[in-house]
Amino acid sequence: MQSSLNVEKIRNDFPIFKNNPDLIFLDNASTTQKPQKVIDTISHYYENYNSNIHRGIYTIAEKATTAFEETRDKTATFIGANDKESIVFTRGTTESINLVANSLGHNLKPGDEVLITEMEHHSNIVPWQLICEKTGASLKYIPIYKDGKMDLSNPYKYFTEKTKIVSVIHQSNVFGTVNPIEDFVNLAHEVDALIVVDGAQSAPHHSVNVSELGCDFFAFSGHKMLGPTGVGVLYARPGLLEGMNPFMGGGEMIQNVTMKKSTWNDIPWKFEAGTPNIAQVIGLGAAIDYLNEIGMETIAEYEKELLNYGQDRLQKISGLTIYGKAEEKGAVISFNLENIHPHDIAHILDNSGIAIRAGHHCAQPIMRCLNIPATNRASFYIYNTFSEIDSLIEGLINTIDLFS
Ligand code: C6P
Repeated sequence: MQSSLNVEKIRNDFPIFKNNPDLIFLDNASTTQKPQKVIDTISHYYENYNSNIHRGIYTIAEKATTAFEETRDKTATFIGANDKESIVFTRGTTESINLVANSLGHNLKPGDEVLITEMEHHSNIVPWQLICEKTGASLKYIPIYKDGKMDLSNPYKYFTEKTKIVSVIHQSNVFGTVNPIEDFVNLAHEVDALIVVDGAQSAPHHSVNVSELGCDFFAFSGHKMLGPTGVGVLYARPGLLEGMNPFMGGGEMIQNVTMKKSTWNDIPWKFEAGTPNIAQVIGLGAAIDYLNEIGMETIAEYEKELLNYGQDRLQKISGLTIYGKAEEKGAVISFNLENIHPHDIAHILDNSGIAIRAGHHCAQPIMRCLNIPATNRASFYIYNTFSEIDSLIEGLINTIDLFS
């Protein structure tokens, strides 16, 4: 099949495929592989100008500070934020959401409600459970259907004057469903609630513009978009960070410290306590450059081709159920084979070098909705090919034969 990307050229940029010629990596919703450019950028920092940032006034420290802050600019542009002060670097989506839950959540009180959905990853459930427990606020859920969709036809059942914070997943890591974030934003703002968007699975795969979405917060992870682990992003709409308490204390997040009291640095540094993940942030900058060179529209288009091809082929396998039937869907296919446990399938596929994820995908409420313990999940990215999907199909057919 003809593709809209030069995948062969792209694959050459990823040393993991040269070092593992038989690897078919279909677990990209979990984490992604790194192009040489990202690896080299990180090595270059350690080999040439490793130093702490925002502290030293010597040459290499200034160079590191500049590279770190340049990534903040790139990140802001990448997601359509109007100013770089809206970008806080964290360790990942999980930390970004915990930051919001803790820094905003302490204003919650009994009677207030936080609204999330049954489609959330645990990283967008547990932080809200913790803060609701602490403050006496209630956690409400918008239910989902087995097809991976949500019903917003009667929204005022959930969005009420009690709702103070709404936090919703942009693209589901299980179903692939891309949720109508603009509708959520409008509904949240109608009831004067703030809205947080979990963009862990959306930002890597299609163009995101937080200013157009109108959300108050947007969280995502570097490692799911060709960047290193240990770096994430929290975007906050201008004007919000100023009124929030720091999440962690120490290091360069202060303006002045006395024995009795401290005052805070300007935003966004007020939220970046301690020595930050300098190499990872700089590496994320290289990943953003790489994605921009290809173009997010082109990436989304190619992934759609992979998704359509994969779904068409998978659904022809007798006894195979696909979970997630939304019209707007990312390149994630969760499925089960009748009478074969997902872990057995993943294990057998691994023997042929095919890496998929099997399990609850850190989304146990979804598994309960589907009344199953686990699914298999194949998730694609720019370096995957149609022939890799053919190998997956072949592997599944062999698995069925083995169990029959
Ligand atoms: N999902 C998956 O295999 P971190 O770990 O902080 O980078 O990302 C957490 C997270 C938050 N939200 C969504 C929608 C996610 O998919 C993830 C990570 C991986 O599905 C690992 S569990």
